[in-house]
Amino acid sequence: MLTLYAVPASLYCAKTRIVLRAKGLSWRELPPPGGYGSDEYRRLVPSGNLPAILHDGLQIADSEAIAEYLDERFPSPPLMPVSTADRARMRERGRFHDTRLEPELRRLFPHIASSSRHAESVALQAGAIQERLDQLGRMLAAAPDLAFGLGDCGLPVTLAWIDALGPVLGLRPDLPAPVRDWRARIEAEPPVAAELASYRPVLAAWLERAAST
Ligand SMILES: N[C@@H](CCC(=O)N[C@@H](CS)C(=O)NCC(=O)O)C(=O)O
Repeated sequence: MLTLYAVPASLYCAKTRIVLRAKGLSWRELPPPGGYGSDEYRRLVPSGNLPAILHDGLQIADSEAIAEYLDERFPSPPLMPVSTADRARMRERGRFHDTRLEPELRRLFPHIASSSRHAESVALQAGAIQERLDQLGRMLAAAPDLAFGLGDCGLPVTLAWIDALGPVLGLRPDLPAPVRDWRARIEAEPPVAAELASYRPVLAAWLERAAST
């Protein structure tokens, strides 16, 4: 049985659950031993990052490394396209999420608590997120026909965060048409739909608690 070390509201843990669901795998989910950020967990996973998996004695952290491992270890159904060019585009999409869009969202986290919110910084960050969404739109428009794959697993979770943060921080992002079209298609994929259905309420409850501090 595969073990996933995760916490329920973590964005990258939700991304990993989408991959696990897409592969039709069963897993047991455990909180990090010793707690989030603990020395005990760092002894197991040197970076201390979530998610991490334990499978067949192999311990791996980082959602993208996990996703690629699962795709190679469990080849059916494949989550990478066949052609070299499409595989590169799929990786580009996933890396764009992990290194460009999501880090801009994360810069809003210190402002979720009403006690530490800074309206001017939130407005600046909203602009940075919009710029990334516009870039994503151009990237998706260049490869509109890629079937659902590894590069699509993080983006729906970050978009769910952007939706949920909207009312809390007054964000009004304008999703470019290619992002809206891609989103409608990808959110209808059963692994994405199933994860979002269970993740959105968890995220909403977490945000409500965090915003009230
Ligand atoms: N690039 C990493 C990012 C994972 C990440 O940032 N995880 C957060 C939880 S959502 C975390 O572990 N933060 C605590 C830390 O980095 O020590 C991945 O894709 O797994």
